[in-house]
Amino acid sequence: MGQVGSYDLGIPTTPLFTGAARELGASAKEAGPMRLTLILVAALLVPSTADAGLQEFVRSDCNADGLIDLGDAIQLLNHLFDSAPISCSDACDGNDDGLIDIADAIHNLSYLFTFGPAPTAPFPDCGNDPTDDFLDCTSFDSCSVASISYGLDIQPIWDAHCTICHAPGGVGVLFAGLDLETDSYNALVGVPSTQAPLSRVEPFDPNASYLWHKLNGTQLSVGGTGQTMPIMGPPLDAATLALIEQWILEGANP
Ligand code: HEC
Ligand SMILES: [Ca+2]
Ligand SMILES: [Ca+2]
Ligand SMILES: [Ca+2]
Repeated sequence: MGQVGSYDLGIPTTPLFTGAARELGASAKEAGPMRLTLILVAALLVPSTADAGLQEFVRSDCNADGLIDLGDAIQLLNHLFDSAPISCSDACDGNDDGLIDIADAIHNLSYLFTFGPAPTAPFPDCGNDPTDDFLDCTSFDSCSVASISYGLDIQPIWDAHCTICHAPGGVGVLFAGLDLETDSYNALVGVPSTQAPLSRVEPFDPNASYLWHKLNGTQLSVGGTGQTMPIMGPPLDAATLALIEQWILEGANP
C-alpha cells in the first residue's frame, strides 16, 4: 500500500475514478502519500449512490449565485489553478462527465457566447444530479428553500419603523424617493439607490445592498450620504437586523 494512485490498486482508470482522484488531489498533496492512499481507498469503498445528495443545484452555476454568467467560468478556473474552494462540485461539472476540468469552463463559455449546447439537467431550474458520480454538492444557497417571507416578515418592520416617513408625501419619499408602504418590494430589490452607486437591495449580497448600509451606519463607506435609518427612531435591534440580512442572503425573495 506504499504506492499511490489507481494503478497499483488494480482499478481501471475510468473517467469516474479519475474524477475522484482529481477532486481529492489538492488536499492530498499536503497530506502525503499515506493519507492519499487512505483517501483513495475510502473513495472506492463509498458506494457511488452516496453522492446522490439531497442538495439541489443548477448545473453550470459554479459559484452558486443564482446566475449563469462569466463569473462561473472564473470561479471554475480559480478552483482549477488556484484551489479556490467550491461548495458544489456538481454545479461546476457543466458537461456532466463527472470531472471538473477545463472542458467545463469551455462548455460554460461556449454556451454563453457562441450559443453552444445548454447545460444538461438540472438546468435552468434547481434539481438533483440525474447522473451518479464522485462529485459532491455540500451547499448551494440559491437552491435552498427560502424561509423568510417578505410580506409576512419584512414589511411589518417597515410598517413599524419606516413608513412614518417612507410613504407617499413623507420626507423619505420627498428626499430619497423611497416609498416603503405602497409597493415596497419593487421599490427595493434590484432598484438603484438615489444616494449611492448600489442597488437598494442586491439579492444574496447584503454588502452590495445600500439599504443594509443605511441600517448599519456604513452608508459613507460605499459612497452614500445622509443619516442612518431610521432617522430619529432607535436603531433596529440585532434580531431585526439579522432577519433583514437573512432575507437578503436567501435571495431577497418576495
Ligand atoms: C423620520 C423620517 C425617516 C424614518 C423614520 C426613516 N427614514 Fe429612511 N430616509 C429619510 C430621509 C429624509 C432620507 C433621505 C436623507 C438621508 O438619507 O438622510 C431617507 C433615506 C433612506 C434611504 C436611502 C434611499 C436611497 O435610494 O438611497 C433608505 C434605504 C432608507 N431611508 C431606509 C429606511 C428604512 C429601512 C427605515 C426604517 C427602518 C427608514 N428609512 C426610516 C427619512 C426617514
Ligand atoms: Ca453563477
Ligand atoms: Ca466536466
Ligand atoms: Ca453527474
